[in-house]
Amino acid sequence: MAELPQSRHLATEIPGPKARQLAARQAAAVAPAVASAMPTYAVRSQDGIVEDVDGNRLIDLGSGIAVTSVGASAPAVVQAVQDQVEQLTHTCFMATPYEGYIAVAEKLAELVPIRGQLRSALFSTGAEAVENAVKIARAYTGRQAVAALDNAYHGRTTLTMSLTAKSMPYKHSFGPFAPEVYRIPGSYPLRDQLDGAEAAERSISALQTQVGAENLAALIVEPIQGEGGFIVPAEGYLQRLAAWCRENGVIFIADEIQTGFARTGSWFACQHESVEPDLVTTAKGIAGGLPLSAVTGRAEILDAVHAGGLGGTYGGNPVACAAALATIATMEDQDLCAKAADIELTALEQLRGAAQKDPRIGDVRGRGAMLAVELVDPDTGAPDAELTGAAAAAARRAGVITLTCGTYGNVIRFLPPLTISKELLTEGISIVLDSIAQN
Ligand code: PLZ
Repeated sequence: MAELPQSRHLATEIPGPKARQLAARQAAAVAPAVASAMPTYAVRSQDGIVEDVDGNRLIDLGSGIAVTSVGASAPAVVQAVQDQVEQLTHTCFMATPYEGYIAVAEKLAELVPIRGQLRSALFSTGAEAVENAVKIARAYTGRQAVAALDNAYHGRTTLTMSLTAKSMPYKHSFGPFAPEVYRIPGSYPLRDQLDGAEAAERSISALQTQVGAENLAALIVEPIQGEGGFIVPAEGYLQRLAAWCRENGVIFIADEIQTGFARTGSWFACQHESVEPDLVTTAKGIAGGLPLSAVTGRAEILDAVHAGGLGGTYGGNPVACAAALATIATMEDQDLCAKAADIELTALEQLRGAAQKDPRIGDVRGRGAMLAVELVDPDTGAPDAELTGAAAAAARRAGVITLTCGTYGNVIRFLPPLTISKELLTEGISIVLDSIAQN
């Protein structure tokens, strides 16, 4: 396969003629509820570039929403997948087990930041991992309630949608929601002005008064909130919540689906503050683009579920497991945690420089290669979703894959593949910043 030049190139306007044809076919055949951010269609990708149907080369600042951290079609992943596809595509682990599943569980036991003997169960999507983490926590504790934070995102299935905070587009018209799900305030330093201890006090008070520790099976937390706006909680917040959970027999689930696997500059975002969860959910970056997810936790907790209680036809599919092993090996070989930390240094300097000149950039935040700017009205601090949408659209037309997020739709996020070159990273961010400046 020919190398894909690592440079942005506009062969046509975006969308070009072939993209327009595909858009017409999409409109005729695909449910409009499944909407796409980019106005063009991908054909191939390598490291920091995605090539579209019209031969445009786009700078990738999205990694397919934090999935292709090793680069889409990373060579080791491609090789492992090809070898595995020839050997064995599927048997179903519950029918006839195979080594790859076990090897992924062993690797998770090595990497997930929980002490002692660990066990894992594998699934296909992030939402499935979250659902199963809740099932495991309920079985272990014998309790039913589950709490999630304001601005949380945990998926789109009925239980995970119920844990997700934002109504539009995730929940609107899709109720009723799962019972025994409680929402409590979290930590959003820009907007609540609370330090970690104060925010934790507020969360814990809500748990105690509105749920009661003795009813609570689990508290689920994203160590950095993803879809909700790349919100980094105030220092000490997660530590205090985890400690309260431990004292009260509540399972602390860290949803590391977006933050995990080198994204934030360490294997898991919990590690930045030495937070030790009971269960960790992973997906996305774990398998370099193949669908795989996992729940990992202390053996005692996973062992509480009856034999046959967890599973699914495709969970831990052999091809996805082969991809995961190659992905993790690539992360280790190329020290992609260090690459994520380098990306943070380069990008933060650029983003902070822009924020100094433009007061509409109300916050610059994140860790590693999970960074964002929050756009506001400089006088009132009110979220500016309109500017966010216009700036993102302009950057996309200029050939940069640009993703937004946030409860108020006013956050532009940066999630480049960890293998992106410094030049492409800087160019991509400059284009986004210019798009903000010009709107
Ligand atoms: N938990 C923390 O970030 C997925 C959602 C994109 P699935 N985030 C991207 C969209 O609009 O659907 C996510 C996450 C966290 C759970 C999930 C769910 O993972 O693999 O999309 O099910």
